[in-house]
Amino acid sequence: MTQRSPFLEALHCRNFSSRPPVWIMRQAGRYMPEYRAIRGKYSFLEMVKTPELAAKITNLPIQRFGFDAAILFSDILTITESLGFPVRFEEGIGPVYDTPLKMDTPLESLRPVRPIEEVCSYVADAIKLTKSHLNVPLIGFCGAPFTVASYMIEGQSSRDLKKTKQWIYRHPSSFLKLLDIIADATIEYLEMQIRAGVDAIQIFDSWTNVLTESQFVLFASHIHAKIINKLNHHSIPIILFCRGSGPFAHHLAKAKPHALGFDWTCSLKGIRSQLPPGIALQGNLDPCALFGTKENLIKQVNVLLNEMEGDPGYIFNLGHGILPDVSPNAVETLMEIIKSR
Ligand code: 1CP
Repeated sequence: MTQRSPFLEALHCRNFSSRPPVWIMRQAGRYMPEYRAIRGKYSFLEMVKTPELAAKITNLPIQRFGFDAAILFSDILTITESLGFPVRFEEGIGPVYDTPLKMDTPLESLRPVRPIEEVCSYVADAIKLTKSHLNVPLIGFCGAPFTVASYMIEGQSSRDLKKTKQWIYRHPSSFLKLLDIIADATIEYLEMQIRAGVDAIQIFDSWTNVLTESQFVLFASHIHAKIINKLNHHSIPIILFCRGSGPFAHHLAKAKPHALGFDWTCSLKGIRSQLPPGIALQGNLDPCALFGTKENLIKQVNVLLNEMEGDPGYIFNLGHGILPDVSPNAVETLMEIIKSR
């Protein structure tokens, strides 16, 4: 890896080069024909669990678009296998738990069956292999316990998370216990990723947009603080991304992440003025801007770049994952604009 990475510098709020670093969430995915060609031959879990494939896919968007950081090709839900609760991925549906957790499921049944290093050894192997070929920093990641729990309870993707919220309103203390079990596994999982060599970590809390402010504090930011606190001694930069969290930036800052990622429903410049110094900011182009005309895409990217110009702790990203039907040409345009600054 290059010595002075603009991505790592920005995470420490000291990127003084002329442009911000850029990577995009879900950059190694279905919008890339190169990804779809590999996907045609293997199931998603085969790809995730075969280190050679995971390393190759992680590197695809770096080779094609020249992003300033790579994110490991994996998924936030594979960790639950270590709790004896494996996920499967169904064509056309996505992640599925055949027997979702219910409010009366004894949580004692969710205990680590084997150490995470054993159950998820393919993740450590993929990290080591990826690092041996990569010339940019590698981001490891996990889902935050609230988001992971929501899939375990809903059984598959859900817009309103009704069952999860029923649980929260009926048995908040057992919901907290569930989050705690997932948080302990997450800490071990991230420790393993750090030992294997990741350069930074992103915690995805993708479904916090359904929470009220007090729920956000109790079920999201307190849990983020616990995880970040336990990993502090590694001095690995941690990025915290929570969807819909613009109004709660001050709560997020209390967890002391190195960086906060935001979706497109807030102004990063506005958020900057509310935060204590020293926290990097990541985001937040509307992923649908990549469906617009080239002229409009150029305009939208420049609006964001101008807004954050001169901020040494700014990392360009989308406000959420890139959508599968975006054209790679739009990503090329985006990269040209940023790199020409
Ligand atoms: O069919 C396929 O080819 C699989 C599609 C796919 C891919 C490419 C899934 C299933 N997961 C992934 C990879 C993935 N997932 C990565 C690594 C690649 C990269 O980012 O470049 C990462 C970081 C994730 C994280 C992830 N998985 C999140 C958090 C980020 C987010 O977008 O909010 C979530 C919520 C998941 C669950 C998941 N896994 C897969 C799908 C289709 C979903 C989302 C389902 C839903 O919308 O509820």
